[in-house]
Amino acid sequence: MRSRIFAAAGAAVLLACTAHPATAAPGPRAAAAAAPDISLANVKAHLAQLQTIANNNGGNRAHGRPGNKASVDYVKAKLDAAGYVTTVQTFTSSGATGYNLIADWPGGDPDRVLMTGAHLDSVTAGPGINDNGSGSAAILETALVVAQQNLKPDKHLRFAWWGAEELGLVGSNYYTNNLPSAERSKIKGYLNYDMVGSPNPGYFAYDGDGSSGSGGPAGSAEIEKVQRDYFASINVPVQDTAFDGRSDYGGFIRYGIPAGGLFTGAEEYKTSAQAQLWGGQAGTAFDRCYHSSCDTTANINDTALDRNSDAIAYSVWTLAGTPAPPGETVYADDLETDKGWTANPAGTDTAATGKFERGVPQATSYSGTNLQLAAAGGTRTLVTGASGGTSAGDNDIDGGTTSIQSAPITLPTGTLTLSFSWYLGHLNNASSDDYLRVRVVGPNGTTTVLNQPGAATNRSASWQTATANVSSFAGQSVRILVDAADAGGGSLIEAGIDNIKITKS
Ligand code: DTR
Ligand code: ZN
Ligand code: ZN
Ligand code: CA
Repeated sequence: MRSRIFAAAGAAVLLACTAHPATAAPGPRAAAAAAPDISLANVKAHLAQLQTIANNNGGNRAHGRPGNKASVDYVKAKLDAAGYVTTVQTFTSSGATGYNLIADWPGGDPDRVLMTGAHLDSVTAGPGINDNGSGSAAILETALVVAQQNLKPDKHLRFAWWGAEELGLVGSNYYTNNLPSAERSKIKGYLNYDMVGSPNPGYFAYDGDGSSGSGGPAGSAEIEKVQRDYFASINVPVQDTAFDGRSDYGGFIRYGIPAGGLFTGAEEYKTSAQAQLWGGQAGTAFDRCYHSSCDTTANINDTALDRNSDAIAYSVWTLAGTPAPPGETVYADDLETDKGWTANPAGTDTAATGKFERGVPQATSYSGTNLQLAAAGGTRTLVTGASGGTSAGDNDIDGGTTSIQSAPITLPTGTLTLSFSWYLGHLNNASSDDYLRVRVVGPNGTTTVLNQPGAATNRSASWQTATANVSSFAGQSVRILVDAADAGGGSLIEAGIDNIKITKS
């Protein structure tokens, strides 16, 4: 059983609001709700099924062989029974039909999709239980738990089991190449899991932020951080593995889609330093049965498979985002039209650049750290200088404070919940003097509902959802006041707000 590392998002935000953690550095992101502990037994039961399929079909599950289609049929049946909308995309490679199994979990924002994938094909030499039954089974069990919990995340969840990866990422490339660009642009992240149960395991995360070389597209750093956050919570060290194009993320990063994932090692040998870190045998391969007939259910390290299955669930739950609060919407502003926001309402702002405005933001990043993001919904947000300029340092907040305030909002009586999407992005030249803050200003006082300080670390911007109980303003006329600052020493800092909503439950 593993330790828990996060509270429900609401509690984390309220803590931030009431405790005003002026010096608190942001901890691991709160998941949409507590991510589940994936049952190792269930994952291994899927592997046993895949082993049986290989045994009954010539000893493998390779592209173009009967074991591959039988594997697709097994996974599809589980997903159909769980309520997924499944699609089998066929393609031809090396004269044989290949299959991509795509499964959509109904709900979530159709314009913001989180995809999770694993290749289901093996090589012809063997059953491919670690490569890549392990990834296929782990994401299958994760998808089944999404259904069991009837998860209602912010983003739309899509899972994929790819065909013909062993022939050169054929299935996943076919998918991304044939997806209309409008649909591709809706995919906000791709998580790839290929070999996550190696018998002599290492613990690797794809190098999204490029700290060991070339990183992934903007947004990949955030995905790497989420992968690492999980392992940090169980005190397991993680090393980078390069985006070297050796698995199905290739077709996604080529189109600039943020990607990430985990890996426990293939044919390379574990070093003695790595054996010190993780145990196991130095001087032998992470998986001595890689692409061999001995890649059977006996070729799995249970601890590695369990840890990675839980990390996959944590990543999906966390990156899927918090659902909008239930109840009747009494106020909503997606910033797509002007509902009367006033910049510098008190006339006291001091920022020289990066002033808050409602606009269409241009995404910016600096060596893998996201700073400014495109809108969380639609095209417009409140943003600190929408233009991206010619470099990441253009149009960020410089020289002090910037603020923007809504028009008056008349609130009904009842239990009222304010929710909004937000991000703060900065480099390690920031400090706790910098901040993003959201307050509700009423006739009898002001309440801070978000107070996110900067810190002297790179903070990659990613849209998060804040919620706060604002029932104390029921029946009153209020304004929402957003402000941010590049205070203390100069730093590269950006912020954004979107999808503001007040619901009555
Ligand atoms: N290409 C994968 C195995 C593999 C080798 N290096 C990596 C790095 C990251 C993920 C997977 C791999 C295969 O043989 O299926
Ligand atoms: Zn392989
Ligand atoms: Zn593989
Ligand atoms: Ca800016």
